[in-house]
Amino acid sequence: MGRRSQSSSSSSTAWRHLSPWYYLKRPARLALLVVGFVAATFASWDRLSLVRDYEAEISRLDEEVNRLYDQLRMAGIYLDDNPNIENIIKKHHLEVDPVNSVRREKVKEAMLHAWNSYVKYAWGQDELQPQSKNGVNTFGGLGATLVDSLDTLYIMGLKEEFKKARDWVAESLEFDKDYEASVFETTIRVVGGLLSAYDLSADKIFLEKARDITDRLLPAWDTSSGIPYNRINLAEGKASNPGWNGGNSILADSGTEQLEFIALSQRTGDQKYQQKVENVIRQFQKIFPSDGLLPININPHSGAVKSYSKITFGAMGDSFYECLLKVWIQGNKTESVKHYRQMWETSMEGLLGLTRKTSSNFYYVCEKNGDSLSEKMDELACFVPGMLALGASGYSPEKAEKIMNLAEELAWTCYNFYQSTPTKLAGENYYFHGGQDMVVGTSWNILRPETIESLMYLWRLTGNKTYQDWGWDIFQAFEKNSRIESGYVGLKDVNTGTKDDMMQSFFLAETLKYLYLLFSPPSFISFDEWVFNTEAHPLKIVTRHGNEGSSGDAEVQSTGLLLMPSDLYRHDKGDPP
Ligand code: DMJ
Repeated sequence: MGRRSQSSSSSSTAWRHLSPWYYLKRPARLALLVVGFVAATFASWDRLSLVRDYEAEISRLDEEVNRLYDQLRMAGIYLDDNPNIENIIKKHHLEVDPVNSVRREKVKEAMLHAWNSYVKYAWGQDELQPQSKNGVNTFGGLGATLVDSLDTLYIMGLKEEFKKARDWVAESLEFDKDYEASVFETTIRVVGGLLSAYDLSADKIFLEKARDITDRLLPAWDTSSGIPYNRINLAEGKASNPGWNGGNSILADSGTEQLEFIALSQRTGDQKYQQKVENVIRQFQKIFPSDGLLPININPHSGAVKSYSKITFGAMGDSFYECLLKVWIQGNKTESVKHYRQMWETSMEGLLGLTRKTSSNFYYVCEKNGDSLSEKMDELACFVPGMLALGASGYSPEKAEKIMNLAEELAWTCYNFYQSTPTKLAGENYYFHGGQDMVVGTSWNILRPETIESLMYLWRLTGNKTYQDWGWDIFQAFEKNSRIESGYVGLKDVNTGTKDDMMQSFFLAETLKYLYLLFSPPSFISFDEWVFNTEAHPLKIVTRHGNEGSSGDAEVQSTGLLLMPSDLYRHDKGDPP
C-alpha cells in the first residue's frame, strides 16, 4: 500500500471511535465510557462547588477582617506590621475609649453624608448647594470641595472615596481658567489640600498639581514691595487688588501663604516659592509695630500700612498671626525661623492688650479702629485659643501658664457663642457692649470650624476631656439644625434656625476633620510631626537644620516624607506633649 492509503486507513480507524455504532456493537466499552463520563462530570462539579465554597468563605473572612479592622480603628488602634494587640496598646500607650469611638464613627458618618451629597449633586464643582441640589463654581471651577476633602477622606480611612477623588484630580483637575481667583483661598484650599494629600498618600500626582497651580499664582508676588496682590487671573497671570479695598492688599490674604509655599519648595527642591513668601515677612518686619498688630490694609507697592484701617484677629487679619507661629513650628523651631516666633510673641502682647472680660468673666478679644477699641469679636477669632495653646510651650513656664489660662478662658467664651443661641450654633460675630455679656451681631452660621479647631488643640494639649464634650455638643447642634437629606447647610439666622443653601468646602476640610481628630488619640497626625495650615490641611514637618540661612536649608527627604498609609498609622508617642 502506498503512504497515502496507509494514512487514510489509520485515520478511519481513529474516527471509528467516534461513531455510536462502534459502541453499540461493544456494550462493555459503552459501559466503560458511560462510567468514565459520569465520574468526570462529578469530579468537575465537585471541584466547582468546592471553589465556590472557598470563595464564599474567603469573602466571609474578608468581611470579618474588615469588621475587626473597623472596630480597632474605632478604638483608636491602627494596625501596622505588628498585629499583636497587646503590643500595639503597649507601644502606643493607647486608651481604648468607647465614648470616643462612637463619637468618631458618628463624625465619619457625617463626612460620608456630606461627601456623598457632593458626589451626587455637585461632583467636580466647587461647592454644593444642598437645597437646590446644584453645584456652584465659587472658586473658578477648581473642584474646591473635592480637593479640600482629600485628606479628610484619607484620615478617616474612606479609601474608595479617596481613590475616586484622586482619579478626578489626575484626570479632570486643570487650572487654565479665565477666572480672577483669590490668591489666599486658592493657596489654603487647593495648594494646601493637594500638598496634604501628597504627604499622606505619597501619590506624586498631587505634588504635580500643587506645583502647576502655584506657578500660576506666582505672578501675584510681582509688586514693587513683594507683598502680593490678592487676586489673579489663572489663565492670563494678570494680578490685581479688588477695587472695593482701594487697591490695598489684605493682611491675612497676603501673609498666610508661607506654610504651603515653603512646603512646596521643600518637596520640589525649587526655592522660588519659599523665597517669595519669606520676602513678604521681611517686608512686614520693616513696618511691624511695637505691639505686633498690623492693620489689615497694606499698600503692595510702597509696602506701607494704611494706618487707620482696622486691627483684628477676626476676618482679614486672623490667619496672618496663626501663620507666624506655624512657620516657626514647620521650621523645627530653629534659628532660621526664630524671627517668626519673635514676631508672633510680639503680636501676642498686642493681643493681651486687646483682651477684656465681662462682668460674668467671659474673656473676649476686641478689634481696634484707629485709636478706638471696638468690643466686637468674630467667631473667626475663635481660632485664637488653639493658637495660644499651640504656642504656649515655647514660653517660660510662668508665661506659658498665663497664655494657657487665657486660651482656656477664650475657649469658654467661644463655646458660649454656641450655647447662648436657641439653635446652639454660633453667630458670625458678637458684641460685648460696655463689658456686658455677648450679644449676637451678624446672626448667620456658615458651618465654620474655628471653635472646634481650638477645642481639638486644647484637648490634645491639656488632656482635659471637657473640651471633647463641648465639641460633641456643637456637633449635635450641626446634626440637628444643619443636616438635610442632601448634605449640610448653614443657617441664615441662629436665632430662628432658618437654613441657607450652601455647604462650604471648609465644613469637610476643617469642621469635620477637627471633630474627628478631637475624638482620636493625640498621636494620630501628631503635633510633633504635622502642622495644620489655616484650612486644616496637615503638612508633614521636614527636618530643617539649625543655623543655615533662611532659604534652602530644609533637608528634603523623599523617603521620609512620602508616607504610605501604614506609616501614617505608625505612632510612637501617645501622650499629649
Ligand atoms: C477657612 O477658609 C479658613 O479657616 C480661613 O483661615 C478662615 N475662614 C475659613 C473658615 O471659617
